[in-house]
Amino acid sequence: MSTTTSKKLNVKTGMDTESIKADILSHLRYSLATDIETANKKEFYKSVVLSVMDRLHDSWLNTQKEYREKKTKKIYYISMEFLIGRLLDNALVNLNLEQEFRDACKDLGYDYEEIRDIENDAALGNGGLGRLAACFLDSMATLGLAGFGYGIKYDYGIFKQKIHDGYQIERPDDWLRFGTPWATTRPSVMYPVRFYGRSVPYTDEDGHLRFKWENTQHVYALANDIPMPGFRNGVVNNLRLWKATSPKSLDLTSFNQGEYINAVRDIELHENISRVLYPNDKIFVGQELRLKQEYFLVSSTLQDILREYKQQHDDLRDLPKYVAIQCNDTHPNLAVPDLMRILMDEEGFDWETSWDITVKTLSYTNHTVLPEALEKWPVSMLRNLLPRHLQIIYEINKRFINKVHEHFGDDVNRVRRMSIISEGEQPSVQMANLGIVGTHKVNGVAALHTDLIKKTIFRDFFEMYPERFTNKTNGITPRRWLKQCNKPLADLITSEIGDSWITHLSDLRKLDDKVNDKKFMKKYSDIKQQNKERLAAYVKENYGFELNTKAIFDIQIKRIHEYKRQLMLAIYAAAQYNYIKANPDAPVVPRTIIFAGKAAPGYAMAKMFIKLINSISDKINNDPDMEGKLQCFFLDNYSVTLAEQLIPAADVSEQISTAGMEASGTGNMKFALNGAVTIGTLDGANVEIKEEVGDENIIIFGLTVEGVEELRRSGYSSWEYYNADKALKQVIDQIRDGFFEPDHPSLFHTITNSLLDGNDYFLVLADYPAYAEAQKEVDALYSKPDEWFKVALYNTARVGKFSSDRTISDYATDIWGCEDQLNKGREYQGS
Ligand code: GPV
Repeated sequence: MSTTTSKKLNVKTGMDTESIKADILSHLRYSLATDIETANKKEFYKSVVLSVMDRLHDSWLNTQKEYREKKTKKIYYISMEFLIGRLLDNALVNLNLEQEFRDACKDLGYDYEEIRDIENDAALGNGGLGRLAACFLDSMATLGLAGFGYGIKYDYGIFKQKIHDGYQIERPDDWLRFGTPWATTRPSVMYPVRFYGRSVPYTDEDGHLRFKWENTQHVYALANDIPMPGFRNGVVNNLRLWKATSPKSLDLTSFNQGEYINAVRDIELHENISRVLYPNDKIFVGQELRLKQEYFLVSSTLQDILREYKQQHDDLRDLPKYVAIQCNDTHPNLAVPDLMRILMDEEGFDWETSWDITVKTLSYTNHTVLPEALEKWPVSMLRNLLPRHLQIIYEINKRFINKVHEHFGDDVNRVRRMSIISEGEQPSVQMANLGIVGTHKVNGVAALHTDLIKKTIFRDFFEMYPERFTNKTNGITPRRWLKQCNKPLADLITSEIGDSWITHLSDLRKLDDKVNDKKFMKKYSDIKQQNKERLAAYVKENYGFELNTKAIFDIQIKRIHEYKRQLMLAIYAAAQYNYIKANPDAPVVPRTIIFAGKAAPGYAMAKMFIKLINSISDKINNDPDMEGKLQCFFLDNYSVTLAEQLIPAADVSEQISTAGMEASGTGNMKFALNGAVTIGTLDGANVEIKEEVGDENIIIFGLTVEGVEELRRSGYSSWEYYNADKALKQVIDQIRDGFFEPDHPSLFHTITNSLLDGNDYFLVLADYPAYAEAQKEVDALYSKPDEWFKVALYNTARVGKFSSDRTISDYATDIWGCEDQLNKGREYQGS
């Protein structure tokens, strides 16, 4: 027995402060070779986490054992992104050990908050898509589903954003510099992932034509596991992140010195596969390294799934009975040809049997209708990198096109639209088409979005396979997005209605009755004020800027994208500035506008928006006439952790995308839950939020999807809107003429040109007048605090639908076929 094992067996894993303290001290000494006198904060943090891990390991092992013994159907969620953020608070909340660890830290001379803040966010995602995957893991564990995440352990997550002179600068996110105590490397779980080579035909014993993928090169995928605890139910699921390592047995004995050095350098090339997360959001950039990452994830994950399956079952034809695989967007859709390849080439099944298993096991989620986001891999690239897969894709396509002919007759245009391979100058594989043809369910992420994909981008497919399309409105985990990030509100709610809401969020409806309870409403509004002050203290400390906590906190935080229209809020800020300058004595409702968000490093327009926001902010914040009336501030390096501070402090939630362009949004749900009032368009899940909270409790403005279509059809001219609205024209002129950037007056011409000569594709000018009116409604409502907080409370009380527990239950029932597991989840019975 190794010394580590015998030491671990002696570690006490009690749930009381004293045993926790003992374990922290023990880890300092025996895991980190230091002690309480000499350890620094990072080491202390690490010991704390190791002590938390000690308290997860039994449940982690027991959960897996139970799944094995009961042959539970397993759900595999494959995603290129998991934006899980910090894990310490979440683990302690779920283990119900917050107070004990707090006390233990304190007794040992550390402040828990300070220790918590040592943790780097695991920022292995760009935005909503990656955060959704993280919320789903939390809900699967909480519901007691055998749900596993599979992703890549990037050495570098989403870049760190700095602002220099108003411009975004990207810096590497070296989150693993000191390692992470949350991840356990599993040397026993490692698979070769093959690339290149060629597909070689041969005849098997039965005289059938078969193919072998030969002469390949390979890298290894090494498993790193992060525990995913459910909420106080003893369930601990797993997030498995693959790290690329080079083939182990490089025989170097015959090499001379130069070859040896080169061979070692090659190791690095192999390991590059898991080096860095691509920082693009909703834009397809056809880089080969990205394609390698996608296949690396798919190949290692399928090998792992099948190895596990074979340990428990002997007939692969039962795979769909015991396994469901969800592809998060098209990024993992090579799972279709890879599973086919394994079943045919390695397991010896015929095409029809393999196809039946594949389609029934896989399903695919679509997250956008934006055409520039859809993945189309050049055939030439696939032929080089994955020749056998390309061959299978061609065969899938051939058979599919035959079906299209059967179904629709000879409709060449339709065939061209539906083909998995698009012909033309650079033939490419349409990964979305592959996903629809090769899986049994395709889902959109909000009701409106699902309707839209059926009517637009996937219309032909919907006509052919209507039963494959289904909606699964997104959700958020109430553990992180209320219980953890807004403890004062969570505690108030629990003291009024009990704590069942933590796992049954719709129970918050019981708060509806409290709108007339003056004492309660006072506490509710006091908490908002307290959260605003907490945020102000943070901003003061980190930026030296003093937020006006008497003002409306009006917040837009998300990736910077033209369709999300941060520009519209920036224009509104400038228009308010102009109004106050022109009417110094007019009463105004004070506002503090806060932005945060990253722009893709290659997205010039989005980066220019950041600069513009900062220029407008400088103008506003340095003008004494604005004091007490208007502020505007861009916070750098938006992250999950920053969101956890901002959202509880928001009065107004900005959800103002051009109708039809935001698939769902999930920030909108987090804000509403924390009692912010939404100002938004009828887009994505805003539509359903409106249905839940009621028309009077959300401020909706602007063009609808139909309105957008109609306006474009009838010939939109942004110049008309520019000329028709004085305040709007003034701001656009100012942006164009250098008012906000006198030293470089033409700096923002790309922006004003796109609005005017470019005819404003995102309809900012078309929606602006309605937006400005809606902002007046915000002011009017905020001026009547009693009314305001009623509306806010109705938001908190009525958004239970948007718990990711509900979303996951819907997937379990309609896609994964594991609804039987839902009620078996060891139910949390209150503290
Ligand atoms: I495609 N989404 C994202 O964050 N990144 C992407 O590359 C793509 C979609 C987002 C959508 O924009 C949001 O509307 C949605 O709420 C989120 O995915 C989760 O579904």
